[in-house]
Amino acid sequence: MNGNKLSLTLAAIFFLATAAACDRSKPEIRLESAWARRAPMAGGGTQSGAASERGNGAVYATVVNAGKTTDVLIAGASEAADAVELHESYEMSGMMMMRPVPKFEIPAGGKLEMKPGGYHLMLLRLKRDLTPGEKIKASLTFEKAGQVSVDAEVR
Ligand SMILES: [Cu+2]
Repeated sequence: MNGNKLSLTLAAIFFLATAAACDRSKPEIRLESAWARRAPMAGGGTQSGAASERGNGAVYATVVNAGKTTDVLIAGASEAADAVELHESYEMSGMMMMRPVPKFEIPAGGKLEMKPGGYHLMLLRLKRDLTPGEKIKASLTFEKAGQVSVDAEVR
């Protein structure tokens, strides 16, 4: 590769990196009305605090995509739980069930509303009680927007 080609290549790489950084700084993904369901830390009625006996919780929020392309929620995390999964609720034979889903798609100019009986963020193995009035922090990872943090009020 001669010197000219090298500097052209470097210029192209620099341009792409700058474009990606600009994209990411635009707040195209917004989280609204985030809240968490009240829940005790102990799941099975025991008080030992062992990870396997801790309860689960749920966080709900509306994700607004003001951008021009679909974005995809691929992961979540919270200081209040060991792990966070993306879940959807569904009904089977009159029973409410739920299952993990790999991602939530949020269409350009659209939104995805999480709510009881539908999509939610499942908090696995709570680290403490979720008491009404307090707030917990959660962060959601999007394919394009990257990490977006939110305070969810416990209700
Ligand atoms: Cu769930």
